[in-house]
Amino acid sequence: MKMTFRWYGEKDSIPLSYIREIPGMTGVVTAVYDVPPGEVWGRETLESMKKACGAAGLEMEVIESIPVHEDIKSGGANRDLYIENYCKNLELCAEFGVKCVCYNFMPVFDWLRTELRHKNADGSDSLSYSHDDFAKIDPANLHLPGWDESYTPEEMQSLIARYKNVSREQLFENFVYFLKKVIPVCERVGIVMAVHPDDPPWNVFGLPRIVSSEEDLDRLFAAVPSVANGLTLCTGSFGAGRSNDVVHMAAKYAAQGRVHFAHLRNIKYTDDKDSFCESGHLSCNGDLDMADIVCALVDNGFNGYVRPDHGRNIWDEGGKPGYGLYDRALGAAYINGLFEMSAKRCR
Ligand SMILES: [Mn+2]
Repeated sequence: MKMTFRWYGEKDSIPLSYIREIPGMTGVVTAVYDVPPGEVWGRETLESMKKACGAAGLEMEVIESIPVHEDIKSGGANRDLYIENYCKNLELCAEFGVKCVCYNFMPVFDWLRTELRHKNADGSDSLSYSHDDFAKIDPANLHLPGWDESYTPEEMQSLIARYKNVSREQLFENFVYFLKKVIPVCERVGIVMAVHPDDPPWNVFGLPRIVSSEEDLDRLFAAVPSVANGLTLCTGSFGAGRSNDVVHMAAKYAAQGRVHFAHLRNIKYTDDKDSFCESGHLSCNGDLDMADIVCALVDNGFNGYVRPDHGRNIWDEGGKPGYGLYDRALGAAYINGLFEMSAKRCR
């Protein structure tokens, strides 16, 4: 296992030197953020990022993410061009020592919450999703926490409209079309693809989602069997779907050698519908048994990258919701403990 930490590049309020000081940290998970989705990244940008990481004593082996252009997902006219660009980015990343690429295939929105600063009983705040609040959102006049900066209301509507005639089946076909072109490149340059599950794992605003369950994964891996076609086991994303057995999924896909990356975080269910709150990482804080999940990974030969996923906002840190230093560092320390104990128990 290699413990990593998400780093949003030079503009991140958390410097690399702080990340390096977290016990057990080996590297960062990052991306090029100043290029629009679908375009080819700048070699100089990657070069300077790699240099900065190296100077801080950190590896840069995981990219999260190379975004998949909406034309690829919706099967638009320019998809071949964008897939070609995607492959160029993979080759470029490989030149700089990248080994794993986390990405997703969710139309339009790659995560959704109804609140970014939900106040918890312990005084911290965290991201949350309320079934009832979500039901109140008017799809014709969309304003979503965290998304109003990324898209204008008109852009959101026109993006959603592009998927009007894209069924689940069509989206799956577009996904397989993409993977059949991308995976051979990955095999050649020594990169593995790790698809991030849908967050949360159900359809939203009529947009289909196809990486939500064990059934979805089995179908995807059967269509493109190479182990370079693998998974980011995001426990919080899968766990929000209450029919997902995350421990079983961790064991099953680790045994297949397909869990290349794990996002470890816990969630607490807050009603009997599908509402949840992002809790502290510990098993006792939420509804996922993090120790069982880590044991399932270790027992089944998991040897990939791990990062503590979203943390709570604690000690008045502020900053990007879910991506403060303090609670993610605490999460990393806890997760490191789980891995050490699991590995010893297995010997
Ligand atoms: Mn995640």
